[in-house]
Amino acid sequence: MKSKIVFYNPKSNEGKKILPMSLLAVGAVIEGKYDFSIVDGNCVRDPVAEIRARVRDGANLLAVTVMPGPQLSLAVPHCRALKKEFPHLTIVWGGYFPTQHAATCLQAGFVDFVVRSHGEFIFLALLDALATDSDFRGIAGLSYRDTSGAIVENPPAPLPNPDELPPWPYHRLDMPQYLRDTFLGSRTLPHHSSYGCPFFCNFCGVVNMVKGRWLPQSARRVAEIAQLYVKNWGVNAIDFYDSNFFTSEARVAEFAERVLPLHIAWWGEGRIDTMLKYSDRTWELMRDAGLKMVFMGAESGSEETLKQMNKGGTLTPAITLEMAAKIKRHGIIPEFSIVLGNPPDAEKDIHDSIEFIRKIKKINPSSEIVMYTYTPVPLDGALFDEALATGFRFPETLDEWISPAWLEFSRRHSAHLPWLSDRQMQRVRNFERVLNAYYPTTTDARLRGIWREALRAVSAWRYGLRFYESPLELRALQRLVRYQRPETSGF
Ligand code: B12
Repeated sequence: MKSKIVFYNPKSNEGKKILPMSLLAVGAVIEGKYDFSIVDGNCVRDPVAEIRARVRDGANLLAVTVMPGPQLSLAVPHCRALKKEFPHLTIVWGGYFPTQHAATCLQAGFVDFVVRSHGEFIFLALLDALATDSDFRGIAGLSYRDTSGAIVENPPAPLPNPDELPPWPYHRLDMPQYLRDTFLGSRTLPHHSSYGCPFFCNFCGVVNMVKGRWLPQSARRVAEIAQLYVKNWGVNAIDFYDSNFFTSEARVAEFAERVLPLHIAWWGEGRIDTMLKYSDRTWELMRDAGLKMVFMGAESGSEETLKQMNKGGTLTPAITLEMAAKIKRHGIIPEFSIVLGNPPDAEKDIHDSIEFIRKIKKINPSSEIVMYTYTPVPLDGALFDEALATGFRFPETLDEWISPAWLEFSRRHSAHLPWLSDRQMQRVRNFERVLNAYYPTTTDARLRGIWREALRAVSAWRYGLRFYESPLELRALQRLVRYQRPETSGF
């Protein structure tokens, strides 16, 4: 039977209205071929009621995008309830969580199909198979339960090339509501201009999606999308959510040249070792074309940990410090993410990384530091092996995944990792508070003159003496000034 589809983006954390790009990408390939609509849980109060109405109106396939964390915690009860109410409704999950835990999703009983990795053509093939009553064996990238109830995982599908995919069907959404006021600009929209990442860092969820492949849209196409954003919605800033926007210097330089006349601000995520090799001309071009900030994984101050993360060799603490100095010269703000408390010796790892962060800040005080704890993903490698050796295990059911402790885990703030004690976690949080007071972010326009000075003056003795414990006075002061860091969650 031909499917009529409702796409669903369950509310993501804090309900931020971020363009649901996954659904636009998948919708683009079925536009004109299948009847579909999108329900964005970030934009409607009762998404289940909305989906129910569309099913009553003839929709027979619910296609849900699921990230680990808050989105999963809604996808599970919502899909379970809808399946109970409408047993004929076919439920398909795609996205980061089902890609990594397909069998767990299918075992729950209410998910009929899992589309693994970038799913445009897999989904189209599934719809075609359902329409013609064909079997699913030949559909690479699909997981499902066969007639006997056994779980079948077809081999992985090739990664689609985003440069060859059709344009996103923006007209399916009420675009103005996705314009966000961010530190980059008052009318910010995101785009995702490449698929994958050529690296295999073994703490990263992207590796399982793409296995080291990276396929970009051309500079020309990305610039055309920027032009469309400006023309249609008055956009003045773009955040590029690519896992690795800066992989190709030639592409970035050409993009910068093309968007120079648009006077937009932009942000992206890149590798320190790659970008250190960029010429000064490219850096100047990027700055002149509006690049304001780059998110980079510095990850650790310990060379040993970097090796375990499979970052070793090309990324070292020394080159992160080099980047901190270089990017400062070009007037662009770096956001360095650091993963603290890695196994096996979390205590030493925390100590080393705190000292490393202090070095970065000394060289470039405007650096933003984004602190995470290591949150294992199911990947072969030393780091995951160390985690397993401490007794770490993933949940085996969706209900366990959405328990409060595992939700915290998915959000990378877990206090329940076997190799990390509560005291160590608290130490990281305390240090973060003192650091943010001593070096207040430069990206919050509200935080000017006297407040910056006040935060710095009150925290100076702590920072100087490395005394981070119980910084209650800083918490009170930061609350008073409503201290806000740039958007970092999700990356
Ligand atoms: C944008 C984004 C967000 C947005 C949410 C967007 C939304 N849907 O509302 C915000 C900022 C809110 C966010 C939050 C979080 N995020 Co986030 N986020 C991203 C980011 C940067 C881009 C995702 C994206 O839009 N890509 C573009 C589209 C085109 O690609 P895609 O999403 O992968 O979709 C393709 C496939 O996955 C598949 N697909 C996806 N959905 C579906 C559905 C169907 C039906 C089908 C057929 C196919 C399909 O096909 C799509 C087309 O190719 C990714 C990293 C990345 N670069 O991908 C991290 C990422 C997904 N986030 C991550 C995390 C950890 C989080 C948080 C838990 C962080 C936190 N500490 O709170 C939260 C929780 C989110 C939640 N709601 O539960 C991790 C997941 C890691 C993992 N182990 O799986 C990622 C991979 C970052 C990383 N490198 O670690 N995030």
